[in-house]
Formats: sequence, C-alpha cells, structure tokens
Amino acid sequence: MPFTFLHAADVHLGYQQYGRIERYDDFSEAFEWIVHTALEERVAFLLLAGDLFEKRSLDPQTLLIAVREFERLREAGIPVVAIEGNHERTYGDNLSWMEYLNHSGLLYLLDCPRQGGGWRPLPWHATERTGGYVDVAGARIYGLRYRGAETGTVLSAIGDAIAADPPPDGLFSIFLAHTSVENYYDRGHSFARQQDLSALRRSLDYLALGHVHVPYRGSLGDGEWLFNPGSPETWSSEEWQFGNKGALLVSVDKTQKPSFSAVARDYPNRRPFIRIVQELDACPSPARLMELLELRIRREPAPATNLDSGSDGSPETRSPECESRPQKAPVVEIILTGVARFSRADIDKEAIEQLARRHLDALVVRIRSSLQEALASSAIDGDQQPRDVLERLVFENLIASDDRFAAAASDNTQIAMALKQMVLDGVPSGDIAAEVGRRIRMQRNQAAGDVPTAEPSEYRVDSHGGENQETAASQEGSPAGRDDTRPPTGRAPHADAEQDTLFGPASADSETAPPLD
Ligand SMILES: [Mn+2]
Repeated sequence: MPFTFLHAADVHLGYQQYGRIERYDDFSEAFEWIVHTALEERVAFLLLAGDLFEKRSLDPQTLLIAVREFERLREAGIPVVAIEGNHERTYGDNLSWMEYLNHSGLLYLLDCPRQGGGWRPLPWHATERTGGYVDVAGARIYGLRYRGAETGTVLSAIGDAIAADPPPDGLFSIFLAHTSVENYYDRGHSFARQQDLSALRRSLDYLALGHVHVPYRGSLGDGEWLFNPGSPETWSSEEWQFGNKGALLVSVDKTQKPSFSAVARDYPNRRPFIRIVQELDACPSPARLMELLELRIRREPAPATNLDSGSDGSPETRSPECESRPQKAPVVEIILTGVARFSRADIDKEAIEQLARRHLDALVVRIRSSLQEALASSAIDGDQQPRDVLERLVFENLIASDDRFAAAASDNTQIAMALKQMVLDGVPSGDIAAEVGRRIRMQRNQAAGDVPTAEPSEYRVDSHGGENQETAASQEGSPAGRDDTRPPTGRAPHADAEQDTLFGPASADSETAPPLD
C-alpha cells in the first residue's frame, strides 16, 4: 500500500535569535509550516530527527505551541515519531520535554539504550511508552537519540543487531539518528564514519538524519539512502549561503523499484539574510569606510525582490508558494575584516545600522569585526618557538600592523604583555587602568625628551629608550578604557558572540562539530 511521510529536523522551536521576538515567531512559524505541510499532504506519519526544541528548558509559550501543533496532527490521525537531539536532551534521570510529550501520547520518542552490554533495539512498549522501534502505517521506524562521539560505534552495533533480526519484508524500514556523517559537511570531524553505517545500509531502506543544518542526501552504495533535510529556519547566519531548505516529502511504494522517492519541500517563508563583508585594509579613515559601506548597501537589491545571500550574488530560485507572500525584513550582517588603520572606537556603528535599516529595511543589523587575517598572515613559526617568545611575537605582529601603535611597537608590546600578566594575576581593573595610564605617560614623556618620572610599579618591564615619537601623540586626549588605548589582544572583538556553526552551540561534553569558518 503506497504512502507518504514527511521528514523534518532541527526546528529549534523557542529560539529567540538575536533577542528578537520576531525571530522567535519565525521559528514557531517554520514549525507550523511543517505541521501544515503534513496535514495538507495527508502523510502517514511525521518524522522529527532531533532538535525540535532550541533548549532543554522550555518557556510555557513554546510548550503551548508544540502541544497545540501536535494535537492538530493527532486529531488528523498523523502519528509523530521523534528522537532527542543535542539541544533538548537532559542529563541524568531528569525527564525531558520530549519525554513529556511522549508520555502525553503526542509523539513516539524512540531510543536504543544499552541493554546488557548490547545495543539491540527493543519493540515499542505501549504502556511504558519506550522502545527502539515502532511499526507505523507501512513502516518500521527505528530511532537513536543524540549520542555524540560514540554515535558511530553504537550505530554499527545496532546495524549488526538489526541484520540478525531484520524487519519484515513488507515494511518500509527507516532509521532516525541525530548525527553528522563522514564526508557530508563534516569538515573532517564526524560522529559517524561511512563504515559505521554499512550494516544499517544493508538492512534498512532509509536513514533519516538531523543535526547538520545544511540539507544533503547520499547513497553509500546503490541508490540514495541517507537524507538530511536541514533546519527549516536559519539557525546560524552561516546557513543562508546553502540556499533553500525545509523538509523532505517521501513517497513509498514497496512494489516499485526504487521503493521510494524523496522530494525537498522548501520552507517558503524563511527570513532573508544579507551578508556584507568589508575589508578594512582598503579604508584609510572611518569616513571612507562609511562611503564604501553605503555603496555596498545601496548595491543590494531592494527588500521586496531580494532573494540572494548578498555574498556571492547568485539568485535563488523562487518557489511558487513564495510569490504570494511579502518578503520578510532581512537580517543584515556586516562583517569588517582585515586590519584597521584607525581606531575601531571611531567606527560609527549606529550610523552603519541606520544605513542598513534605511536601504534594506533590515529587522536586525549585526556588525561584526575580525582581526584574524592579521594573525593568519603574520610569519610566525609556531613550532620553533617557546611559548613566551611566541606570545611576544604575536603581540608584536598585531601591534606592528596597526598604524596607531606601530611606531612604538616594542614598547607597546611591553605594555600589552604587562597588561596580560595583570589580568592573569587578578589585579583590580582600576589598578590596571592606572598602570596603563602611567605607562602611556611615560612613553609620552620619553617621546618629548623629558626624564621619565615613573612611580615604582611591580609590573614594570625594561624600557627601550626614547625613540617612540608617534605613539604618545596618537594617544592625546584618549580617555582610559577607550578602544584606542587598549592594546590589541589578538582576539576578534565580537560584541555579540554568537557561535556560528551548522550544528548548534557547544554541548557540555565537548561533542561539538567544528564551526564553518
Ligand atoms: Mn540542530
């Protein structure tokens, strides 16, 4: 008997990205679209391959939305089969909200815990509401919750157990897992190697994945077999460049060869992201930076027709459902890279934000800067140097590449290193500011040819004489604590430190996938 099912993952319901209620609503809307699609297509069941929720603790509003949508599916007779992802699982014996929904009868939550030293999937137990597999419509669905680094080993063992006790021929067999897979957007770091999946590959028809927010599919042999729909909304700005995504609508007919076909159903109302990358090396002044940014922003298509990522200029294909809807106001990300030739404090972030709001009708404007290129381009041989020498070289390179500090690079390196030591020693911030002020005055005096009148200090380091003409002058009138009196630290000054990865934030047991950039 032919049937269809919908495969979705990484909904991240409850995520209030950038602290904006509109983004919370966006993630709710994406979930509502999945449920709407399941109802509209009259699917036999809905698969959720982990990270339904953004967090393991839920606010009442988020639970309400989940319960309301699952009840709509239950009323329509559409079962939901789910597993827990890394975002929503709890530690120890605490009941998770996914388990709560499971015990409320709103979904089947599958897992294969270790049983007597093995990993044999157990059949669904209707009263306990636990099991490693369940038979729904014409399918047998297995599932394993997120297991991080041990996923590969566990999947391999489960594959062997299933091979020894295979599903009946007439059933379409599916395995739900929340994991990255070798060679698919894993950047050389994956929880499951392809060989870990070979036993499952032989016994099962369809591997339903979640975890990586980019959609992909692959074969591992004859015909397509593993499928990952990606997250319907843009969980991290990095995801925008990968184009449309949503859920997979799978049509199954066991009498045919191949027995199924999977069609991507793109979420049509995803909020657009625009990314503008501006090199600071080309900007001699803050005014020039504003000019360049204005040119870049004006070159972006008007919001109503904007459909590209802004970075590569390649237009995305527009799905028919999209035509009737007005485009949402975009999230605009402005990334400043390279080496600043002026104080970052002189960059008028408010003016940049207004510019983006005016021309692009932006919902959110994010301005991020990165000095990483300065570090990457410096010729430091990290293997050949002891740590303290290497540290000094890093400081010197950073300082020498900045016009404001370059002329007195050696002295400023001393200040930076002393400053670092004070921070490590837990010196109160007021004392650190006073010490930095004292050293800057010393530099100024030396530059002016005066005899240094330094007070004694335990953080004093050897002075390098009086050849420091420029630095003191450039510090004139700068209050302590401003950007331009602060020595570079070699770290990118992310004001809003979102961790952009395709997978989600670091979990407590360091089972994180690598960031995209
Ligand atoms: Mn996720």
